[in-house]
Amino acid sequence: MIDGRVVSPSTGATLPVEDPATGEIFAQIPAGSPEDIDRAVRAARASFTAGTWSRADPAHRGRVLWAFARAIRDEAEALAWLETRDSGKPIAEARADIVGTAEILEYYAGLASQVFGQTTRVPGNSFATVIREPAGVVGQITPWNFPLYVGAWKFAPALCSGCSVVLKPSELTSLTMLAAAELALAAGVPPGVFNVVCGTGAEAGAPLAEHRDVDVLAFTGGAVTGRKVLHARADRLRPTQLELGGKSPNIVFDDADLERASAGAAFGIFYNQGENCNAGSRLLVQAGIYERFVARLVERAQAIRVLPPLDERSQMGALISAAHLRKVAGYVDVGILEGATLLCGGPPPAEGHFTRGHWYLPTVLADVKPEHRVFQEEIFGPVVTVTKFTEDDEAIALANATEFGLAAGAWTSSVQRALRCSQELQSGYVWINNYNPTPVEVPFGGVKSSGFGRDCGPQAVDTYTTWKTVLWALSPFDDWYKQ
Ligand code: TXE
Repeated sequence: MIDGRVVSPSTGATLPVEDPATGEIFAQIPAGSPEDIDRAVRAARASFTAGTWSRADPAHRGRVLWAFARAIRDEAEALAWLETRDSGKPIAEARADIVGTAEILEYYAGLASQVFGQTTRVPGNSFATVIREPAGVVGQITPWNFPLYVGAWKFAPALCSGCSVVLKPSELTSLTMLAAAELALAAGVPPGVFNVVCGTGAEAGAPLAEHRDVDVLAFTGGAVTGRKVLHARADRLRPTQLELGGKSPNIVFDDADLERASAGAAFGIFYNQGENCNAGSRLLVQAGIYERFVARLVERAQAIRVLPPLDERSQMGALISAAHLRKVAGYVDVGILEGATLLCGGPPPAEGHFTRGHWYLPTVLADVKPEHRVFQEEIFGPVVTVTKFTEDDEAIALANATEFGLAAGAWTSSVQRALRCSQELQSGYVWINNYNPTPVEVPFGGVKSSGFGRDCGPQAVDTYTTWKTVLWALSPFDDWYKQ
C-alpha cells in the first residue's frame, strides 16, 4: 500500500504465506524491494510536506483514528481469522489482539488533541513557547508474534502525532497489516500517510532502516536484528526506538496465593505459545513452597488444550515456522544437557493434527541454574525454566542476572516485598500478583538490552514528536555591539 494504492512490487516477486498449524501455503504477498521502500518513503515525505495530515486539526486526526478503530471493530471477526491463519495463534487470542488494536486506536484518537507544548517566562525579559511538532517521516519494522496489535503500538501514536508512516510488517505475518492499511484509507487517513510495504528483512527492512529520508525509526523484534538496525541508524544520525526481547523473571514468594500464582505463571509463559517478548520465562520459586508450586504448575501446563488454532477450544496453537520450532526444541535439548530436568512437555506425538505444522507442548524445565543458557537466552516458545531460591535478596539478584530488562512479575501477599520488587527489579514493567496485561494507557518498553523508548501511553508520542523552542523578546532587542 503506497500512496493510497495497492501496488505491485517493482520486481513482481512474491513471498509464500504459510499456515503454521498445517504447513499449507494459502496466500502470496508482494516481496517489496529497496525500490519499493524508496517509493513509499517518497510518498510519505510528499504527504508530510503537503500537510494533509501533519498540519490537519488534531481533533480531525482524532476523529479519523476513531473511525479507523470502528472499522477494525466492524471487521474484527475476519481480521481475527486472518491473524490466526497467518500466525498460528488460537482464535480466542487473535480476537483479543484485534479488540486490543481497536482500543489502541481509540486511546490515541482521544490523545490527538491533547499533545500540548509548554510556555514559560525565561530570563532577559523573554517568553518561550515550546512547541511539539510531528517528527516527520517514520519508518516502522514490526514482528510476527502480535502482527497487528504490536503494529498498532507503533502506527497509532505516530498517526496521532501527525507523522507519515512507512511500515514493514514481518514477512511471516503481513496479512492483517495490509488489511488495516486499506481500512485506514477508507476511514480518512489521506493517501501517502500510512504506507505498508511487505518484504523480507534484507530486501525491505534494511533499506527502510538505512533510508536517508526517514526521520525516526521504530523497531520491535529480536536483539540481533535490533543491533543491525541501530548500526544503520547511527550512520544516518537519526533517532531510533527499539523494543527487543526479554528473559523476564516471575518470582513466587512463599506467602503467595499458590492457586493464583500458578495460574499467573502458566498464563505468563504459555500465552501466545510463549512467543511473547514479555513472557515470564524464568520462574524463581521460594524453597518452602517449591515442590507444591511446581507440581501445580505442571498440572496446569498439561491441561492446556494444544489444538488447531481455529478450533474454538484451542488454548495453544502452532509455532510460527519450522525454523523457530527447531530453535525452541534445540534450547530444551541444551537445557537438559546442561542439567535441567524436563518435567513435562517437549515435542508432541506425531499423530492427529500434530503430523503437519509446527507444534511444541507446554514445557517446564526445573533445576535450572543461572549459568545455564536456558536461564540467560530468549527461547521465545512455550518453555519455562524454574529456579529455586531461599532468601529475598537472592530472588532479586537472580531476577536481575541477565542482560535483559523488559518485564518482571512478583507474587506475594506482603506489601513490603511487593514494593521492594517494584523498586529493585531492573525492568521496564513490573506486575504485582498479575502477569501479561499491557493496557495502552501506560508505557511499555525495556531497560538494559531490551531496548529503549516506549510504546503505549502518552510516552509513545515522545518518539514521534520533536520539541521546537520559540523565544519571544518582550522588550526591544538590545544591541550587543552598540558603541
Ligand atoms: O525476528 P527479527 P526473527 C526474538 C525472538 C526470536 C528472535 C528472532 O527471540 O526467536 O527474535 O526472530 C525485520 N534490517 N523476537 O528473526 O529478525 C523482519 O523482517 C531491518 C522478539 O523472526 O527481529 C521483521 O519485520 N529489519 C520480538 C522484524 O525485523 C530486519 C519479536 C523482526 O524480525 C532485518 C520477534 C534487517 N537486517 C522476535 N532483518 C519481540 N521483541 O517481541 C529482519 N528484519
